[in-house]
Amino acid sequence: MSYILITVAILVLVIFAMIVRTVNLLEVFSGSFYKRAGTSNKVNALLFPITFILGTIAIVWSYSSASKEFLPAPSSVHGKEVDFIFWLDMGIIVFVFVATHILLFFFPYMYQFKEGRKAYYYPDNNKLEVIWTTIPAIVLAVLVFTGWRVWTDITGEAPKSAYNIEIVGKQFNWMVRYPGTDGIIGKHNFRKIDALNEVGIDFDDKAALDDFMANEIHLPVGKPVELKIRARDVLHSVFMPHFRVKMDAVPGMPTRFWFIPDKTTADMRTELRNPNFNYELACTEICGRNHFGMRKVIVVESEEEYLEWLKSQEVFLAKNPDYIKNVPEKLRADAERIISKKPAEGVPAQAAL
Ligand SMILES: [Cu+2]
Repeated sequence: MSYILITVAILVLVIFAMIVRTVNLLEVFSGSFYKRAGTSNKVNALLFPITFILGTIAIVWSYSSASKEFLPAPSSVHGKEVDFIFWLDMGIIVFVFVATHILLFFFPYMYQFKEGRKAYYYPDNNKLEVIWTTIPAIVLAVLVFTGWRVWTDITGEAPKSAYNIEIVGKQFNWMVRYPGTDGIIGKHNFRKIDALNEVGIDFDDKAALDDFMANEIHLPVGKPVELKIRARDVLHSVFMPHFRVKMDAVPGMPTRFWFIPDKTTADMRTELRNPNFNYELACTEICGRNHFGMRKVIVVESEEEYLEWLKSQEVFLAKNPDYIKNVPEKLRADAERIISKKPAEGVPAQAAL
């Protein structure tokens, strides 16, 4: 019984709504319909330009207060191209954004409902359609092409003379291996990883015998450097913001990045008037609890100073003589010879190129 009553009540309501709607429509068709637009119409219309102006003030404030945190001018050759493309894209995007938003916010105000004003019937205009399709298409094509050209330059083959450096990420620090005087980073094998041999240097490879681990990253100014990047556990990301270098370190999938640093640490200290400035390698992949602690100082110096520093470093086998037993018989003599020299003596292969 109650179901029947509820159904009847709903039906009555629907019929009532239909009658009201029909009367309304009849008024519209007979021309006697009169819509009253109260102050809410004006208030809503006015809110559009107010929102636009407040929004613009907020954007300008946000940009100017954040700009002191912006990175200084790039310290690498490709970094200048990256910055140029970035600011070019940003300029075009901001111009289009501002232009469309002026229209978007001011049209509702200018063309708000007014008694007796009728909209102009203007269904389409082929010429306009062609213009606003062609111009963005051309602009986008130019941007994509210039971006692609820069990207292929950056990700292309490193020059033969590039200094190789291996960077391995782990929770939670970066490990850096230099190739020693042969200029070749030896092979690695995850089974060889232990407390001291943190990157798993494989001493079955002759090229690994003179490799050494470094606490700081040293780079020669004006010379190409190739980073060979690996991760031991989870995703990390090699981030050297001042050089505009960023490349993920992926477990099981080595990546690489080559670039030419073009300002020494000393140059930057003078430029920024900050005697404590240091370049840094950070991790930019949220990789766990102590992600923020993954930092290595980078020193950029002249090639002579760089070679001096290389010479002052002790090869891994010299530092950890116990590992000699891991060197296969046929390479023992080479290992002994390298160790007896102690520091990684001689000029790296690349410097001769
Ligand atoms: Cu990390």
